[in-house]
Amino acid sequence: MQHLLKIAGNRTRRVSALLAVWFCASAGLSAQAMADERDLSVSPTPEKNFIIGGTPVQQESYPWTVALAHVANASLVQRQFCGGSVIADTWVLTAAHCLFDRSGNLLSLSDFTVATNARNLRDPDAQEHVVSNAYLHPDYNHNANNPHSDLALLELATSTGVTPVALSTKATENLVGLQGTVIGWGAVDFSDPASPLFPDQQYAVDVPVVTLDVCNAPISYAGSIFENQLCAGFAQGGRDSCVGDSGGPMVVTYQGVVQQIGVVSFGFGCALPNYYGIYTNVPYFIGWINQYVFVGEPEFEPEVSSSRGTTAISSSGSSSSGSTSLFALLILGAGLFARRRS
Ligand code: 4AZ
Repeated sequence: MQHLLKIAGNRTRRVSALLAVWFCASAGLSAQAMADERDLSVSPTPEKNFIIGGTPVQQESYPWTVALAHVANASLVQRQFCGGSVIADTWVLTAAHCLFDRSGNLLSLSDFTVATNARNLRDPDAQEHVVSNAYLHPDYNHNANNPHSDLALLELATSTGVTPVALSTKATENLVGLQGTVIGWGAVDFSDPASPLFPDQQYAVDVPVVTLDVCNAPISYAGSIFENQLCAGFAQGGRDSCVGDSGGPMVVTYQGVVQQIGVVSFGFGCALPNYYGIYTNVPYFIGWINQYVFVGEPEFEPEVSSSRGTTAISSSGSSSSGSTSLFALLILGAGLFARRRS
């Protein structure tokens, strides 16, 4: 049976319109396509930029990080396409945009797995978990120029046995100025967007959280970044998340506790001056996450609260709310015209 993910519609991805991939689009590539086309013939040398501008993760410092991997008969190195974080034994937080293929079609649950214990994607101890349910935030719009509410929850069929990462419930003003750490297997060299360089090893980079005012300056994202997002990086560029890091966590150590504050979402290119990395603001969405996995009371309730309805469609095709039925119909309609994923 065809397993469907849960989303408010199935649309063709207008890659060129996405800020996330402006840079890639100019090279005729989508971020997904590039992640799909990992170049395995080269491995990064220490002198090159990593994650961008980061360092390889040598210890098991981030055991709650996971890799999303296509289902295929190949090494995880070739199949990894996004990141995520374990927030409860069988629950993973990732980016909604990770759950679409390069043509803009929603992936099926049977199209991908979640890999734990994969600090190096070649590690034989990496464990892959089947995804039994996926829930995309109902406000996520895959066709939008700026992918707001870019988050999704994956429920796994098997226990990860991983101690989950804590999620921050802090209001945004308390996050600005903190040092974020972003972790992933994304491109370590994006100087030629047509052939990004992907590592086998997980990388991490430290980037400070900047104010929305800085991020929304005319020389930066010019007013397009909202309170439900976070910006992190340096005015001079040089350190950033990049293609393939999407869905992965940005964490801070706050009062001695590692807490996730962001989900890698998008950016204009990677590590370019004034173009900070854009992250889904995790504390902003605690209320939505709590519907599935209780992770703590938010420090503040967003003034513009999102719809609390789930866009869920279970793998058996049953829907869990009235609005879901409508979404299911939309998916069905769109599916008639959608190109099948190869
Ligand atoms: C991506 O397409 C992507 N520089 C992720 C992060 C950033 C840009 C693009 C941030 O997956």
